Amino acid sequence: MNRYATKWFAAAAFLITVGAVAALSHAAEAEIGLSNAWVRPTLGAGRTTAAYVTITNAGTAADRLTAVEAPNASAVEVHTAGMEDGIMRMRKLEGLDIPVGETVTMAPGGYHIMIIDLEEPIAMGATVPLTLTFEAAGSVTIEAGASMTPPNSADTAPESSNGDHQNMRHEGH
Ligand SMILES: [Cu+2]
Repeated sequence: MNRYATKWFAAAAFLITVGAVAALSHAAEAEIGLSNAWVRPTLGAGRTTAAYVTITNAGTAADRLTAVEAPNASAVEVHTAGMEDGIMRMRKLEGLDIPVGETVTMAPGGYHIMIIDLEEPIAMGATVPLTLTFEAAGSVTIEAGASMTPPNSADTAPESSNGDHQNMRHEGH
């Protein structure tokens, strides 16, 4: 092997090592994608509303949504909703698991983001930035449009079938 070839091999070996280390550091990583964010406008004098985001984990490690922030709110919580004894009830979650390769879709009557005690109302068509914090992926911000129905929903369900938040019972507040 001549000198030139030796150098070339050393460089190649170095690059392969760098590549392997990079691959290793990415071996188990959550890859969080947010889409279809929307928030219900506040109604009347109400200053508490719900927002919904679709969360996809395209990575190779599980992740967990641990906090959400929205401007002008005194608190933002992740809730689950479901029927209990014939009544739609909501419960605060400490976190929402986003398993590997899965998509968690928030929707009326299920997981949602509760935006509590807003200083300002949210009008139809307004845009609200939501910052979601994940254990592994960190903070990701998405703009949520204010609407009574999910974005890109061809089947515009009547409002009454959407599980009206303002009428839901809350535990804790
Ligand atoms: Cu709620």
